[in-house]
Amino acid sequence: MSKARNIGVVAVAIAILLLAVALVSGRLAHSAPAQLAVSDAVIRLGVVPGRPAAGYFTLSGGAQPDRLLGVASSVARVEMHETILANGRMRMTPMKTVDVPAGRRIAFAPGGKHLMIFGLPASVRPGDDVRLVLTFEKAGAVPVTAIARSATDAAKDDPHAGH
Ligand SMILES: [Cu+2]
Repeated sequence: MSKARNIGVVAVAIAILLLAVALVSGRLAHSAPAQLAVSDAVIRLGVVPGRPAAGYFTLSGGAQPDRLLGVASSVARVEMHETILANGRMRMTPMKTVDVPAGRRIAFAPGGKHLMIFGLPASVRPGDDVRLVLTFEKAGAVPVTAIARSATDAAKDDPHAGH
C-alpha cells in the first residue's frame, strides 16, 4: 500500500469518527438530562462589608418539570429576586418560586434573576466556597457549592451595585 493511500484511509477513518461524535453530541443536546442540575454557582461579595452579596447560577431542567421553592444558607439569609424594568427604571422584585420547565435552562445572572444574600460573614473571601441548599418541589434539597468572587470582578455589568 502506498503512503498516499494510507493517508487517505486515515482521513476517511477520522471523518467517520467526527461524524459519529457529531451525531452523538447532537442527540445529547436535544434530549433533556433525566436529572435537574445546578451549575456555575457564584456569589458576588458585597461592594463594601455589610452590603448584601448576590448569587448567580444556572438551572438545567431534567426530564420532568420542577419548581425552585427557595434557597438557603446556614450562615446567611437568602432571598430570590428578579430585576425588572418598570417605567424606565430597574427595580427588584422578590420571587417566591421559580418554574424550571423540563429540559430548559434558567439563568440566575446579573440584570435578571439573582439571589440576594444578607448577613454573609465578613470572613468569606474571594475564592472561598459557600454552601447553598436549593429546595425544589420534586428534586427536594439540592446542595450546591458556590465560589465567592470579589465585587469588583463583575461590578461593571452589575445593576445591583446600588441595591
Ligand atoms: Cu436583589
